Amino acid sequence: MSHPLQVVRLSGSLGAEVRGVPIGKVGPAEAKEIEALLLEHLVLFFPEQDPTVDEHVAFGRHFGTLEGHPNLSNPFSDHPELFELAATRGGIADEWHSDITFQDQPSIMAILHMVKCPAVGGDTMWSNMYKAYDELSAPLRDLCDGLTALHDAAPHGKPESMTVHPVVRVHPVTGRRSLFVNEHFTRRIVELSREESDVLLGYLTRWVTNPRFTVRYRWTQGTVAMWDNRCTQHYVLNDFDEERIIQRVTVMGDVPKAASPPRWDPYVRGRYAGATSRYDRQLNEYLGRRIQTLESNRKDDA
Ligand SMILES: O=C(O)CCC(=O)C(=O)O
Repeated sequence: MSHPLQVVRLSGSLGAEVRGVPIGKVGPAEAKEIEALLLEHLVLFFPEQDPTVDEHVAFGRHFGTLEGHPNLSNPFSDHPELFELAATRGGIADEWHSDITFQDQPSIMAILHMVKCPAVGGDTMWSNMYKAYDELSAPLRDLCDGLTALHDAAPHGKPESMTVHPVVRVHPVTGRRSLFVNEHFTRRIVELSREESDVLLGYLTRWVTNPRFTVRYRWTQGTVAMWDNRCTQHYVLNDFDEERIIQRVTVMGDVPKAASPPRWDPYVRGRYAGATSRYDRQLNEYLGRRIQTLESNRKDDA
């Protein structure tokens, strides 16, 4: 490769800083090498880059098809494939999440350019979902392997935009299992009662933030970061006063592959419906829609 890379790991769990590659000049061979590094380290940081919007988008295209954000408007750039978050406009993602998991095909990767960063504060943390899965006890891993969860876009004001994913997904390239529930978009474990789901989901979404699984990155203006959205979550520290602006391109996704088929049917309440049935309303609505879709597909096939 024409630009020898210098790679420095940033924590025991994930993350590496990469120098020696101007991302505006990356070709297919360098992109392959960067992709291999991403599979190994899960999140990469390229300091002192400051790409133009065109260079940023061109870099992203090496890794797949790009998409704009499905719910957030993008008034700041002509590029439909790039979106911008400015802290002064509420653009601070201060809740742990993987991106866009309310879609059937959540993104596989995101590439972020720190356009303006506060002198202090506004760090971002990432957490390693392979580790979060691997370090569960065997019985809990086994239970999670057979469950699915409902995700929705309520944080974007669209709770009706929802889908179901496996609680444990298998990475299409590495074949490794990772936990795939997050506090921002995941609402309910489909096979459990609401009370049971609250306990398990509450536990898992806290567990994935265990500091042992994480890296915390202190930004400087011009740094580019990329993360594998299939096996990480991230969180922005909302502890700063100055402006903070990021621009992101997002590589379109795949359908998360389950570790095993769901081992149980969705939870459906028995005959005594009551006031607390409202807790099942969203799940019932999702299941109703799914039955309608299956029936209409069956009719089309007939
Ligand atoms: O602002 C950041 O550091 C991360 C932004 C974020 O959470 C996202 O793009 O999904």
